[in-house]
Amino acid sequence: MARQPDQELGQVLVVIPTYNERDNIGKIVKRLHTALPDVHVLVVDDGSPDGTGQLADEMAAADDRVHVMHRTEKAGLGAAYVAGFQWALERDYGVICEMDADGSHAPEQLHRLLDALPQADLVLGSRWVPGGEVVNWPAQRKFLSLGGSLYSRLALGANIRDMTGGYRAFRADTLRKLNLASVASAGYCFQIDLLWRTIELGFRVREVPITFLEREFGESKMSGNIVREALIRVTKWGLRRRGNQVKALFTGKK
Ligand SMILES: Nc1nc2c(ncn2[C@@H]2O[C@H](COP(=O)(O)OP(=O)(O)OP(=O)(O)O)[C@@H](O)[C@H]2O)c(=O)[nH]1
Ligand SMILES: [Mg+2]
Repeated sequence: MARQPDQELGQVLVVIPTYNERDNIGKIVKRLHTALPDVHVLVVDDGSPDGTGQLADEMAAADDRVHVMHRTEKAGLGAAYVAGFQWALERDYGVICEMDADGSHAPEQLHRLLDALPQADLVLGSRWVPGGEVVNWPAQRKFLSLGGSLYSRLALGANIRDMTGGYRAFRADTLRKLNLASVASAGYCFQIDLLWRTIELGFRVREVPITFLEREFGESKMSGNIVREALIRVTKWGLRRRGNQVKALFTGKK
């Protein structure tokens, strides 16, 4: 049963980055408010040529729960989230969520994440835990996601199944500690980057199963550059972690 967010954690904000999502943004926000009427939404639009930003403005004018941030150029999902998170942290939100606009993350499942947050500092919607699944994905994409998570898990030594997913709920207090201003990762790597920062600070991370549905409308923005960025950065973080472990062996310090 979908219930309203935990009162003690405070007001929930769902940040939705958009680039050319005119066909999707109205539907997704409507579904979200049907499932969880009290949740606020921040659409972070990077000047979409298809008019997503204007449509979001119209939605915001008609509904106090909807907010819009306009950015002038397409600067990647990571930069959009960082700007959206900073906006949220300047206001009185207790829980800040990530969600895609394209219908891949079912708003009807957001309560699963929120329900787990009282026992965690970050909850990940996970495709790769029992009960989680991916619908409509070509084998190649599945392989990339599983492989990316497995590689990150081995390199970073973190016991998390789905490291690259973008359906998440943070406590505002967790995000506040992550030094968002120094996040430079753009694509999928942004998700690994934030997760890795959260783990390194000793926060509690939990995974809950979700059904990830591949986008039905609009264009995919996945590229080879996104994969390369993730591979290089994760390897660097992993090596640094190993280096620190070796140093600790000799110095006795952690
Ligand atoms: N503001 C902003 N949003 C972006 C940018 N790139 C992607 N997004 C949004 O981020 C979310 C996830 O991007 P998607 O293109 O769906 O990425 P994906 O799910 O990995 O790939 P596909 O669904 O296969 O295209 C969607 O809501 C996009 O509109 C960007 O540069 N700026
Ligand atoms: Mg998508």
